[in-house]
Amino acid sequence: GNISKMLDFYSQFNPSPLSIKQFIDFGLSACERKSFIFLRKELPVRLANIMKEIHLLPDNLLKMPSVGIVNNLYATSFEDIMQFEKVEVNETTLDKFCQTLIKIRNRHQDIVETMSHGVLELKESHDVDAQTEHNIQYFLDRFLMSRISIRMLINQHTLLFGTEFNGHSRHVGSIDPSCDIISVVKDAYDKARLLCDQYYLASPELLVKQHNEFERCSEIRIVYVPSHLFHMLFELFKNSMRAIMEHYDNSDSDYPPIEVIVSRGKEDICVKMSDRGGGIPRSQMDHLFKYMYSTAPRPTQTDAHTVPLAGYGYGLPVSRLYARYFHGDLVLQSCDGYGTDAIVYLKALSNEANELLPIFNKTSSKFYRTAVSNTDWSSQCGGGMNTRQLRMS
Ligand code: W6P
Repeated sequence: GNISKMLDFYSQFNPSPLSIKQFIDFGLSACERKSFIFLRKELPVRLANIMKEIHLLPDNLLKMPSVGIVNNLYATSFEDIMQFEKVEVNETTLDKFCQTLIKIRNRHQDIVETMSHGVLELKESHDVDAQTEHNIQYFLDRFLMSRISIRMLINQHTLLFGTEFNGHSRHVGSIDPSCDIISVVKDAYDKARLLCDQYYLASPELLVKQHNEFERCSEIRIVYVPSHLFHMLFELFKNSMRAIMEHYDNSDSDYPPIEVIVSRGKEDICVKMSDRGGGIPRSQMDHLFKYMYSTAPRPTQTDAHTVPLAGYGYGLPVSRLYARYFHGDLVLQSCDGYGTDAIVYLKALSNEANELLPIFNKTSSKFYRTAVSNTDWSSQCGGGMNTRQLRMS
């Protein structure tokens, strides 16, 4: 019908990535009308790009009820924005547009759970081969990144021009032009500690240090979205706390502290979080970022003593997407038997912090059809080793 024509049309355009600096400049100078004109094209482009990709999912997964629900929600939101395609721009239009964006944001609130439910449905009803798992990993990274980016656009518009606007705050929409990293670290620690105390009746201490290479002793500040940083650090703290609490005997009251170092160099700001929670073997490392692995029924789930503080849900992979969204990264390194370091890398300069967006084109669609090769390296290390990882990393 008409919607599939419009989808074809808008999916031909590449999304336009914005830098944090552009978000800031736009927020400080632009009027609501300009933002409206930009979004009524950019939002359908981003929606259409990822909707086209949903259709390339393995047939088995496409048939899952949850995936059908997700697909319909996207179609509805796409149609909602199509209403503004050729309207006259006046006060009423702008107000209606804001309301529509808020409606879309609420509609898509729980879509990550719905999608992960679809993946579970697939796992329970079919044997998932390596190829399918590979495609699902590729898709979910792109789908969830697209979602992060669309929510960023919606939040900026509604926070700047809607009733949510707060003129007294230094924030520009969801961006803090002077985000104090260490206070976000402490905030995330406090919130994770609350959960840890609740489950384990104790919690490890926090030690924070900073190193500012250029302005010694001054706080390390960054132009960033504090809620994104909080999301990543909260997730990492929960994982470290769980590892520490599970690694030591309940009778030990001296848990080794979690150490965080925040550093600022020319290009990067790094937040390194180190725990002495016993570490994880290398063979488990890649699994921590796998959606299919994380949705596996956990062995500890029925064990009343290990109420999961951190459940290895989509927490880590999604946190890494938040980091990558503005061209940062999140990496884990572990010494098996000792402890784990997690490093969050952020771009120090806001003009280098560009959105990283999935683009739907021939290359991306080819990916879903290309077989994963495991014939170019020997594989003699037993069941745990997956040669595909070598090729991919
Ligand atoms: C662990 C496992 C893990 C995952 C993510 C962050 C920290 C940690 N520590 O033992």
